[in-house]
Amino acid sequence: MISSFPGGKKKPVATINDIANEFIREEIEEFLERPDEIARFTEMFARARPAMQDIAAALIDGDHGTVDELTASALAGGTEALEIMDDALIAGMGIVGIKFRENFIFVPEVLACARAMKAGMTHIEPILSDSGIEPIGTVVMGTVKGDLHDIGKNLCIMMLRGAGFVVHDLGVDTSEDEFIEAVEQYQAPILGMSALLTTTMPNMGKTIDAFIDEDLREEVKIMVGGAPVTQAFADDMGSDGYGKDALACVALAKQFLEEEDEEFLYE
Ligand code: B12
Repeated sequence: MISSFPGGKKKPVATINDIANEFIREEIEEFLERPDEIARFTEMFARARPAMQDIAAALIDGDHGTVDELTASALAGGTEALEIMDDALIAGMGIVGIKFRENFIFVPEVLACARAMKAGMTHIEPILSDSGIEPIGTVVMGTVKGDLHDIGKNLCIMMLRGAGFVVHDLGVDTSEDEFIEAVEQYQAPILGMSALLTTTMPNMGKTIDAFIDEDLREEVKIMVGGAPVTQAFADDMGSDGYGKDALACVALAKQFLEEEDEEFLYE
């Protein structure tokens, strides 16, 4: 379908029939209600290759065995790990998130989908993490206190390792003291915090305050992320940067390294 845009420009707009996978089409039609989300996911899946749509469908279905098999065969067939991560795993998890939000599915189903996501990530992790280059910097990463969500954090870690960073993963439910101890122990110039709950987001700010109290704030650049986090929130709590996804996380970490080099030069 073609729609008109101001200035006479034509931009193709995907329709549900442009999506090859029938299961995905049905999921969008049955569970998505908001027009912006219908448009976003229709567009996203219409441009994803059918094999990626099949992986996403298995993930939404919580079928980790099929995700495992299809991911392995896509990689063997030459598909890039990044394409699988974005067009299959993250896209599929997006639909799961909406179904969970709207109470169409509950924690046990989401856990099955998370397990399926991990089955796919197990194959792509060694590829994205294996940069084969000299380590360029050290990062400490963790999900904040009270929060057990780790899928997004783990994707960021994979990408950081792939870009050449040494990453110390503190896991989930990480206290302020644990962040401080790890930064000191590993002499890490960069700290990344993840939060997925509006109730745990303030723990990022509390951790930053704890670094200030210990007189360590100047020693470390702090980046934050997670679905509910915004640039405004990140600025407000006094972080050094916010990243909306794993690519942005890597870009931020690299930018911090450059800034560190510049500070060193002008000292
Ligand atoms: C999977 C999931 C779960 C799984 C988690 C499994 C796991 N191992 O992680 C389980 C079932 C355990 C779970 C539990 C709960 N969940 Co939950 N969950 C989700 C869900 C569906 C997907 C999250 C996800 O993995 N997304 C995919 C990843 C790839 O995206 P991401 O995490 O955003 O990460 C990306 C970016 O944000 C960024 N990023 C992430 N971290 C960082 C860090 C840095 C430094 C940077 C730069 C970038 C960055 O890069 C990542 C990659 O692109 C979300 C829905 C959603 N839309 O987010 C709800 C969601 C987060 N959960 C929610 C809730 C309410 C809960 C529970 C309270 C439910 C309950 N009643 O028990 C519990 C809380 C448990 C706890 N204490 O943490 C709510 C939160 C609502 C809110 N406003 O706070 C959400 C939004 C669902 C909803 N209602 O809409 N959940």
